[in-house]
Order: sequence, then structure tokens, then C-alpha cells
Amino acid sequence: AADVLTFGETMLAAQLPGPLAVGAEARTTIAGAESNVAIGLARLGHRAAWAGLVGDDEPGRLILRTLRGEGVETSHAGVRPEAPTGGMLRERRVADLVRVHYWRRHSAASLLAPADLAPALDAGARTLHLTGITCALGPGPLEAVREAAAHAHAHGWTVVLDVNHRQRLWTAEDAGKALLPLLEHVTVLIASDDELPVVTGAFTEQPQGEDAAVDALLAAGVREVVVKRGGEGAALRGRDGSRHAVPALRVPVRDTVGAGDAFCAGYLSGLLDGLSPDGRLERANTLGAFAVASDGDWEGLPRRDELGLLAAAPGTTFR
Ligand code: ADP
Ligand code: KDG
Repeated sequence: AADVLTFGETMLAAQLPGPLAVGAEARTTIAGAESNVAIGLARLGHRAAWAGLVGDDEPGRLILRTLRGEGVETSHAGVRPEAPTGGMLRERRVADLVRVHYWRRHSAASLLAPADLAPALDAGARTLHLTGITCALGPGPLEAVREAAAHAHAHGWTVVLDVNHRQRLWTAEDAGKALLPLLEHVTVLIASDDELPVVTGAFTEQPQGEDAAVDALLAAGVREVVVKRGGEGAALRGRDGSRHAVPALRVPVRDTVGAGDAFCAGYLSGLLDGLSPDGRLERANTLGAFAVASDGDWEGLPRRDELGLLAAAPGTTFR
């Protein structure tokens, strides 16, 4: 059985250092929140399985061989000849402003249905990782998330939901309505501070303020709510009344996209290793810091023996 099972859409991605233009040079990679998490976990030595659908095309093959090369288990991933692999383009429009464009409607990944996941669920896992992105891909993927959450909960797995709200895919209102019924199955909910109202928006009475939002989520059955605060670090509150906060690492910021997924991989790794709440937040912040200090969503993520690397003084050369 895997330590973590995750699934969703991974795309062919082109990353432009400036605005889209004829002849602009782009960097080719693969991107998907769930596969970013799987890669982060695999690099730390955990058994991470990614189940998702790709098209029978070059981008699909690039995705699968890249994931395998990173040590992610893909035996339950599928190839769908009737639809293409999704794509995305990321323009660094100006220094600190990134714009994303998607080609994912009717993609192979959006055809995902509960039956596609059955073999992966039957194979078992300690933890199920879910994101709001998969819920936004269409009715099939949303149903797959619901059934996976119910199955995992019934079998005593830890269920981790990262809200990961994507405005380009759906409205906050639709996201809230879709995510609310999942909460009864969720053990750990991870959100950035500005995403909390997205999940709590569907409650009959909208809680005011962060503390009230977290109270509402804990009352809905979530055991632990983890709130990401960008360069400030992260905090967590448990249903047992515990509160923890750990500051971010100080690193030069290269590319903040993917920080949330890296954070999530670090948090999951801490859970699997049985770390304390502060230890889990520290590992999550460490992976988040690696992601912001390097280009790409997942390319700069650390292997286990590199976890302490960021403690070195800035500008250090190891030789
Ligand atoms: P998201 O990318 O999902 O919006 P955040 O921006 O809150 O999430 O970043 C996720 C995590 O990445 C943070 O909780 C923190 O651990 C780390 N992180 C983000 N920005 C920085 C930064 N400027 N310096 C150091 N760590 C950061
Ligand atoms: O978190 C990074 C992701 O946003 C990126 O890899 C692509 O999955 C993606 C999405 O839906 O935006």
C-alpha cells in the first residue's frame, strides 16, 4: 500500500519569463498540484501514488515518465485515447505578477470517474490527498473525489484536503457548495488565509474572521485546520483546542507558484513521520521555502538529506 494516494490533473506546462509573444522562449515542464505533492513526497522517501488520466499523446507520455523518474507510483494512472492531455501557459507578465492560461476543458483528466479510481482505492493507502482543483474539473472528477473521501474515511485513512481555489476554474460560491459535503470525511484541511472564506462560504451562517471560520470547520468534523500565510509561515488549530504557529524560513524569492503544494507535501511527510504539530509545520515551511527559492513548481524540492540545506548562510558554496 502507498503512504499517500493522490489524483487529479497534470498538464504539459510552458513557463514564459515574460509576456506571451511570437518567438518568446518558454521552459517546458509538467504541472499539477497533486503530482507536485506526489513528487515532493517521493523525494523525501515516502511511497506516493498518483492516479489520474492523460491523453494518448506526447504530453501524456512526458508526464508519466517524469513522474516515474521521480519515483512516483503510477500503476493506477490511465491513458485515454479519446481526449488530449491538458495544457497550461504561465506568463511572468511583470516581475512579481504571474498570469496562467489553461487548456483543460474536455481534457483526458476531466473524464475521470469514480470507477477509474477503484483499483487505486482497493490497493489501499495510509493517507488520501485531495484538492479543490480536481473538484472543479467537472461532475465526474467531483464524484470521484467524493467517493474517494468516503472510502478513505470508512477505511480509517487520514484524509487531507487542500482547498487550492482556482478562480479560473470556478467561482468561490460553486467551490464552497462542492467542498462542504466533503468536510465530514476530512481529517486535515489545508488552506491559505484568503481561501478560508471559500470553504466556509457555503455554511448557512458565514463565520466572520479567521478564528470563527476555523471554529466552523472544526465543528464540521475536521480534526486539524492548517492555515498558510505566505512569507509569514503557517498556523494550525486542532479540534482538541491546540494552537501552533511557525514562521516561514527566510529565503530569496524566485517563483512562488507551487509553494502551497510543496508546503502540503512537507505537512504530509511530517504526519507520516509522526512529527509533532510544530515539527509538521516546520517541515511544511521548509518545503514551501525550497519551492519559492527555486524556479518551477516542483523541480527545486529537496531530497531527505537536503532538508537542512536552507539553514546555511545566504550565498554559501558547498565544496
Ligand atoms: P499558496 O502558494 O498556496 O498561496 P502560500 O503563499 O501561503 O500558499 O505559501 C505556502 C507556504 O510556502 C507558506 O506557508 C510558507 O511556508 C512558504 N512560503 C510562501 N512564501 C514564502 C516566502 N516569501 N518565504 C518563505 N516561505 C514562503
Ligand atoms: O499549485 C501549482 C498549480 O497551480 C499548478 O501546478 C497547476 O494544478 C495546477 C492548477 O490547476 O493551477
